[in-house]
Amino acid sequence: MTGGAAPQPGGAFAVAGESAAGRAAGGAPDADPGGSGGNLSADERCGNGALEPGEACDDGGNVNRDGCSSVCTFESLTIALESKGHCSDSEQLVLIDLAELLRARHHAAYLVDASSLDTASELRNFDVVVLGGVRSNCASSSVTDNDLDAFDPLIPDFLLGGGGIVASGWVLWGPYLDHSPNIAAALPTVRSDDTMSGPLVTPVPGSAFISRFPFQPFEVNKYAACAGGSKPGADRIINVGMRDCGAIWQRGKGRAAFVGPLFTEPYLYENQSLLDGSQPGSIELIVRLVEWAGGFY
Ligand SMILES: [Ca+2]
Ligand SMILES: [Ca+2]
Repeated sequence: MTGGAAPQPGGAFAVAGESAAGRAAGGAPDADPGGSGGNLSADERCGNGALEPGEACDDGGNVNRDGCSSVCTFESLTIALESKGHCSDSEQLVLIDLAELLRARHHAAYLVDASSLDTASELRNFDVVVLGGVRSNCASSSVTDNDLDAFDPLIPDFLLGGGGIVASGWVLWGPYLDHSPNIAAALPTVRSDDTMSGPLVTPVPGSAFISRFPFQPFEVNKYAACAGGSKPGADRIINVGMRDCGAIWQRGKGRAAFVGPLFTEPYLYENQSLLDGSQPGSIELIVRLVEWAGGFY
């Protein structure tokens, strides 16, 4: 556990004044605005936006918990992508893609079976759990065979203690959560038996999260599982058409997100295009959300 518990003083979105560019490029520097790095001490050089000897990164600021620390080292989260080992690779392409995206940002991302998350100590090995959810047991299509059940009772303590959870896709659809009431309660979106619509996913103006991390609209080429809308107090972040389709909120020291269209489930969908690099907006959204759930920003 690398400390996903630590919330930022002053609220979830208190960080200001840093360039996301250096971080997003994996530490590639912004131009040195003054061109005077050679005459500065190490303390002065870190945070000037220019990558210099001895710095792993420089995001142009001195704020911690945003991927590049105040001493210009990378900050890493430990992330579980809940999956099933016996699923075929093709069924897990979305998770494999997401793991690679997170590793490229210097995080430790693992595909893990739900049985590796079903004790409190196992769960605490991770800063963030991305819920595989319904039909994660690929051998079964039964609605009662839901991997989330394995660790559902542990979710309240995990979340209140500073853990993060990110859910998407069918997790909040209809009968699938009957056995996972704690996860249903922990997520910022209500469950629903409703169907879904598409295709364009757009950022919600006025969202605190979106104001910091706007994304390019992207298309869901099949389903957008929007569930039943945001709960009171949640920060509503995405729409599909005019429909509320994703939100985030803080619970205790922890953070939870639901984004219907992203489908971070080990299940075959054309929606894999959301994470295969063809649509930058969806990648930016999910990576920032996982980092936010882990206590960044
Ligand atoms: Ca520097
Ligand atoms: Ca920083």
